[in-house]
Amino acid sequence: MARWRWLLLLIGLLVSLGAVLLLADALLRLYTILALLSPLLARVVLGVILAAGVGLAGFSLYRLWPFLRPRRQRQIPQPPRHPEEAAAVNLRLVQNQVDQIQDRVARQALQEKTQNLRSSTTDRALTIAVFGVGSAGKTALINELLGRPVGQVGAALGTTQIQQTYPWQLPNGSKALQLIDTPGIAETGIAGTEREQAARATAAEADLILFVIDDDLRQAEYTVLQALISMGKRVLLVLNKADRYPEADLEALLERLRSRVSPPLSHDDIVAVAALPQPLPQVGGGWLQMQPNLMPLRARLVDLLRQEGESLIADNLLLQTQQIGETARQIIDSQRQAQADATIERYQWLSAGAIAVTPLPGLDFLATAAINAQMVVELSQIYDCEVSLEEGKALALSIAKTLTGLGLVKGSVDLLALGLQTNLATVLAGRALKGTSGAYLTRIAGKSFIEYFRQNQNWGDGGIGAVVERQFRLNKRDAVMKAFIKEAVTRVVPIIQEQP
Ligand SMILES: Nc1nc2c(ncn2[C@@H]2O[C@H](COP(=O)(O)OP(=O)(O)OP(=O)(O)O)[C@@H](O)[C@H]2O)c(=O)[nH]1
Ligand SMILES: [Mg+2]
Repeated sequence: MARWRWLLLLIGLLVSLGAVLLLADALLRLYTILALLSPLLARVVLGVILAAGVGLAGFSLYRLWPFLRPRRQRQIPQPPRHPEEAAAVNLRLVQNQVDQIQDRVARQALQEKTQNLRSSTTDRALTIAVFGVGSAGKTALINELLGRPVGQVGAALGTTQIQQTYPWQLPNGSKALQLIDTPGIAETGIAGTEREQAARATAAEADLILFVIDDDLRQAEYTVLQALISMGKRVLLVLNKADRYPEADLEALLERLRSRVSPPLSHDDIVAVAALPQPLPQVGGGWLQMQPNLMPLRARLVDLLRQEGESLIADNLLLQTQQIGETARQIIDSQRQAQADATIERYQWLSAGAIAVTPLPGLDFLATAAINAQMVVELSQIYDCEVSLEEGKALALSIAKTLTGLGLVKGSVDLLALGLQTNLATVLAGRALKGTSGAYLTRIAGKSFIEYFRQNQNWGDGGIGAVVERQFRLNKRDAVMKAFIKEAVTRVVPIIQEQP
């Protein structure tokens, strides 16, 4: 129980104790006076007063109980201490989330991913995805790093069609590494798009990405690079084909790249290499063949693995766990939204029925308060919150008051009257208006409660009024209104036609 509740309870108890003492004193005096007249009368009066007191105390406790009873605490994730530990804690929480997913296919896909993450440990080989547009020289770079031609190199885009993984180790490096050659991104055609998706998925799972380019960053490259960085991926930007640039131009290009991407990348994370230099024609005739040069990349990798080698895998495990958690959260959210919409749909027509047959003149929105209270309870269960029927009643009442206070009841009735008149004969439209309005207001209330429960039982900065007004605005949009009135005609008209 929250501290303020204990304090409130204590003050309440002290005040009640004082009141009970005063009352007992007064009763004793009354009893003494009455006993002088008739002892029997004194006993009867005392008995009645005591019975009324006990009844009153019991009733007060019953009304106050919903506000005093202890509530189920939501689990607050522990702040991560070490990425590896945080990943394990997160993985357990994520597993719970994934289990709540009702869609079997989505659930199984995420369960498989969490299973893979669970069996993945930090002493496994560190994965390095070599990634970038077609023909940037990714395969040539891998061949040169490995010191043997493992993949086909070609001037045409799409030379590498299927990703390949090669075990690797830096000289003197103790860490086992895996180089993954991926197909190029930003290629045209359906096959190209599919290959890009596969390459992106590989990059998203890798511990480190070598993002290979062969010129200034094109817009397509820049967008993908930013997306990977903002996902939290560790990236080195590798400018290949350095042999094509005179030294001054290469420096200028590197500077431009650094000014574009650092931060978030550090100055050292952008390196220039020549994986497979092409022969250059000489002024006096003949050709100059330069040697491959991967020194800047090798040196940076050695440094990076020394400084971050331990945490790269753990960070990546944490990142991937968070991503699965985020995906699961989104799926659960839309699953809940669908359930909540179906619930609102059911209750709005129940309200319509209740209001349509009430003999009271005008629209008594409060007539549906009991129905709406039950709706609030059901919605709270969908969002894993705990709301009793009493609290549901209070919430339904406060939203009814807000709707009336903001003039939205009248606004809705006017809008619906207009809509019904275009669909029904005037007399019938008039008779259907009450039930339709009841349904519509229940709908606005329900949609507002979805916001309230999604925000963890909070109306947000603008309070209940802002939420209700927003929902009113969203639901009065032409298409929504037309669909609602169409449905209302088929639901409400039969009810009023059954009435005498
Ligand atoms: N001048 C120069 N050309 C290079 C260099 N590295 C690769 N190339 C050329 O760039 C072209 C593409 O090389 P690949 O290694 O096949 O490129 P890729 O990025 O793997 O291409 P995809 O597999 O199609 O995505 C080939 O013609 C290579 O000869 C380099 O350092 N300098
Ligand atoms: Mg290739």
